[in-house]
Order: sequence, then C-alpha cells, then structure tokens
Amino acid sequence: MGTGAIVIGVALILGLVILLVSRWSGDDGGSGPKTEGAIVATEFRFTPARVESGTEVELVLRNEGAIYHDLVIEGVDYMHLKVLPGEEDQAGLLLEPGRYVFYCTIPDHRDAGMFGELVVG
Ligand SMILES: [Cu+2]
Repeated sequence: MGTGAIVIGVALILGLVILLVSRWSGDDGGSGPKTEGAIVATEFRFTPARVESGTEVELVLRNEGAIYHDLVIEGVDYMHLKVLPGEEDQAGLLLEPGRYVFYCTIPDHRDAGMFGELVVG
C-alpha cells in the first residue's frame, strides 16, 4: 500500500465525517428526506416564494406543514406535485423562458398565500 492509497483513504474518511456532520446539523427533527433546494410547503406559504431556474427545471416540493398540499404551475397541465406532511415529491420539466406562477390547488390555500413565482431563463 503506497502513499497514494493512504491519501485516498484519509480523504474518504474526511469526506464521510463532513457528510455526517452536515446531515446532523441540517436536521431539525423531521423524519423524511430533505432535498437541498426544495420548495417547502407550510400553512399557508411556499418557501422560497420565488424560484429561478434554467429551462430544464427540477422541482422538489417538501411538506413541512400539518396538512396535505400540492403544487401546480399555471399553464403547465402535465405536472402536479402532491405531498402529505413529511413527504417530498419531485418532477423534471422543460419550460420556455419566462415568468410562471405556481400555487397550491387546495381550496382557499392560494388566497391564503400559497403561491409563488418561477422565473425561467
Ligand atoms: Cu396548500
């Protein structure tokens, strides 16, 4: 076993430690998966409410609220993300550059504040 193998071994261990520490520090008690960059749904808002993306849009919706929520984009009929509390849902889509409105379709949720803007460009 040469020096190269030792260096790789140390690097792997360091990487693992950093990964574990970042997972612990990023965990605020939820049990489900927590995808970085996810749009978080709670009662009654999306966070962030403004999302920027290239034309290849990867959307992840995570429900950190207490009730069911969903997410659709105006003018995009084929995508409908649905999440029970603690769940994540995701979709990849190709959009023309522009500004889109996304919102929760549960009655009264949009009016209560569950909407946002997706800027594609
Ligand atoms: Cu909702």
